[in-house]
Amino acid sequence: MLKAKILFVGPCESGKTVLANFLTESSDITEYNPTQGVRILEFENPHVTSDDKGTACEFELWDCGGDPKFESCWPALTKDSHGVVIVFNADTPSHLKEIDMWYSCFVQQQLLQDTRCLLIAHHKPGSGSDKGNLSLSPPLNKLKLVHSNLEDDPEEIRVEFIKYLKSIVNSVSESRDREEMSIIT
Ligand SMILES: Nc1nc2c(ncn2[C@@H]2O[C@H](COP(=O)(O)OP(=O)(O)O)[C@@H](O)[C@H]2O)c(=O)[nH]1
Ligand SMILES: [Mg+2]
Repeated sequence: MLKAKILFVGPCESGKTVLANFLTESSDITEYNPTQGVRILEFENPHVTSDDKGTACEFELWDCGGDPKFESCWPALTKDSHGVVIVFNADTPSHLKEIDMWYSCFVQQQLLQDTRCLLIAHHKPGSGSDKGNLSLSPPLNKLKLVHSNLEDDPEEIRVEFIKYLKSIVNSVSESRDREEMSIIT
């Protein structure tokens, strides 16, 4: 059984909690840990399995508080994380600057591969769904970027999130295989 820990980070009020709830609808257990500014959702996704025999995969989605006042807790959040999802609002100019910081602290400094990182440009209701003029500067422009708009097209982000989960599972099981090989040989 494969287990993967995925963080949802990004500016305050960007839609992390709304998206986390939406994308883990099937979750069984919900824990709340207010002291650390993080809420942990445990879930499985019927479309994402550990192997081709259909063994389930257990995910932990860590819905992290966006307030840098929790910075002292960040090492506990990033410890043993397998993936980082950065949620922001494309129509909020300050967010475009802030995501540099989230990428730097949660991906670059953790030496997490860029393929383990997903950017979600979340469109709140009434904010329009302009996907056009979003130009991110390097290195963020190399990351996978998807748009979410739960009112206009909720399935789009559901499908993209499943693709992302699958890529995490593949990447985690590959690095696990490599570790096993290095022990044997
Ligand atoms: N109806 C609706 N409200 C949203 C959506 N995304 C964000 N919001 C609202 O925007 C606010 C901030 O969202 P939240 O997920 O709590 O942001 P967080 O601070 O990043 O976790 C909340 O009041 C949400 O109700 C959405 O897709 N639909
Ligand atoms: Mg939240």
